[in-house]
Parts: sequence; C-alpha cells; structure tokens
Amino acid sequence: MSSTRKIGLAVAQLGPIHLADSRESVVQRLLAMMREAKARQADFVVFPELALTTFFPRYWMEEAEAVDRFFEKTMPGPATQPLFDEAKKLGIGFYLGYAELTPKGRRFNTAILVDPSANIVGKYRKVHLPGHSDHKPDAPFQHLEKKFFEVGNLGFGVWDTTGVKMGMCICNDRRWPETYRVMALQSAEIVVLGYNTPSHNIHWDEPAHLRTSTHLISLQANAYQNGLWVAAAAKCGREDGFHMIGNSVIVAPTGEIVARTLTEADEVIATVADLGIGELFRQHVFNFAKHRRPEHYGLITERTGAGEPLPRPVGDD
Ligand code: CDT
Repeated sequence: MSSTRKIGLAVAQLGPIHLADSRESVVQRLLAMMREAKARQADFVVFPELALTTFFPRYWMEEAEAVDRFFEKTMPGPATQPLFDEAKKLGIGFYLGYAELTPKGRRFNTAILVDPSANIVGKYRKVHLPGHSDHKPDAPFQHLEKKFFEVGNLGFGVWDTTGVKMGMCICNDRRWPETYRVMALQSAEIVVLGYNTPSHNIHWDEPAHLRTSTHLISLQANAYQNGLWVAAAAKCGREDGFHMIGNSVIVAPTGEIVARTLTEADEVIATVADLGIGELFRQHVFNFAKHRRPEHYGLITERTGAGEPLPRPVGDD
C-alpha cells in the first residue's frame, strides 16, 4: 500500500492567544513552527482558523470594534508579510485562517492556500458558521460567528498545488459530510483545515469529552469515505480563561490517525503522506464513477432541514 507520490505534510497547532498578544508576537510563533515543519521534511504546513488573534467571536462587541481590532484589511499585510517571506525562503506552502475585511467592507472567516513560492493560490470563506448573532448575557461566553461573518460565497474549491490536489475548509465545516464530498468530487487528495473549538458548548449541556470525540470521528469518517488525507490544526488551551480543545491530527485515507498533538501549546506534528493510499480507496470501495447513485441523492440539495418522508414506490414491479 505505497506509491511514489508523497508529500511532507505538517500541522502547526497554536496554544492560546490572549487579548493582549500582538499579531507580531503570534507571527513569530507561526514562523518558529514553519521552520520546524520544514526541518521535519514538510512541503506544506497547516495553521489554525483565525490564527492571528484570540478567538474574538466569544466577546460581545459592535462590528466596528471587531473590524478595528481583529480583521485583516490586506493579505499579506504588514504583520503577516514575514510569513510569506519565510515560506518563500524555505520553499514551503501553507494554509492560514484569518478574519477578512474585503475592500467593499464585507466580513468573512477566511483561509488561504499559499504555494511554496509564497503566491496565494486559493481562498476559502467559511460556509457553515456556527453560533448566534444575538447577545446572550447569561452564557459564560458568546459564539458570535453569525454576527461578525457573512456565509462564505466562494464554495468548496480544490487547487493543484505542491504537486497535489488540495481542498480546504474551516472548523465547523469539518462536521458536515457535504464539505468533503464536494471536494472529493473535484478529486481532492488532501483536505486541510483549522479550528477553534470551545470545550464547553454554550447551546446545550454537551458532555465535555464529546467535543473531542465528535471532532475526531468527523475527520476520520470523512477521510475514509472520500479516500483522502485530512490535516487539522487547532488553536487551543486557555485563552484568557476560555478553554478550547487540542487534538490536532493528520488522518490517512484509511481513517486512521497517523499523527496527533500531545499538548495544548504550540506544537508541530508531521508525516509523509502517501497519496497512493487514497488512490486505492478511490479505485475500489469508493470508486465514485462506478458506484455512486446521485439519482437517489436529490434531497441533499433540494432540502436544507429535514421534512416529511417522500412517497416511495412499493416495489411490486
Ligand atoms: N469555530 C468553530 O466553528 N467552532 C465550532 C464550535 C461549535 S459550538 C457553537 C466547532 O464546530 O468546532
């Protein structure tokens, strides 16, 4: 179960970023991990969602204040240019999540794919925005992604970069099978993503251990069912007292975890991803062209929420 098509793949997990931390100090941490990733033979390194600041949707504030403090007006900008310079010097590609303010004043939760020559080759804007837009003064913290961001308008893209077909998504997207299937139907071989997952769910009394197990099961099941590698980078630990899960992982197309962080601090994990493993699954059990039956999947795009059962033929033919 091995081929000659391989890519050095690293995930750079970030420990907490506190409100008082500057972007410049965060970029220094990202640079240190980028160098470590390269030293460990990585061709590509995955950074987290909203990787330049604290997870600010936990705080109630007006949009203008959020834009002022937490959004990037250009990419690269003065604080992030060193990431691009170092990537080019090292010859390593990267995924970076950040809050994007567009020239027209629109706000998105965004990630970019940067190639080893430091060109931005792909952009993704988060589609599945969790949380709420109203103030919940009784909750221990907020989850205001629906207030601060618009639903992404670019779809789930796949790019040919670093010798591989790579797709990307962001955090909550990883829990939805449609995310991966749309990319797999564009022949994605690797899906990369970053996340900020609070260990406490403010919406219902979810047992804390499920936050990690549902994270892992989503990645593992979707890697297997689509015959692709998944590399997921957390921002984690206690940001000013608000805890988020770690467990950054690299998952093979077998559904198995091949690398996993041990800490809730800055930590690099790396593997050499054999792309032939995914090809085997996509040639056999998940040979889409041979086995998929889209004529029976219509409800997936026709309905958003669950509705009544459809009338079915009785099958007496
Ligand atoms: N950042 C992000 O998307 N976090 C969500 C938390 C969902 S609970 C409101 C996640 O799926 O991890």
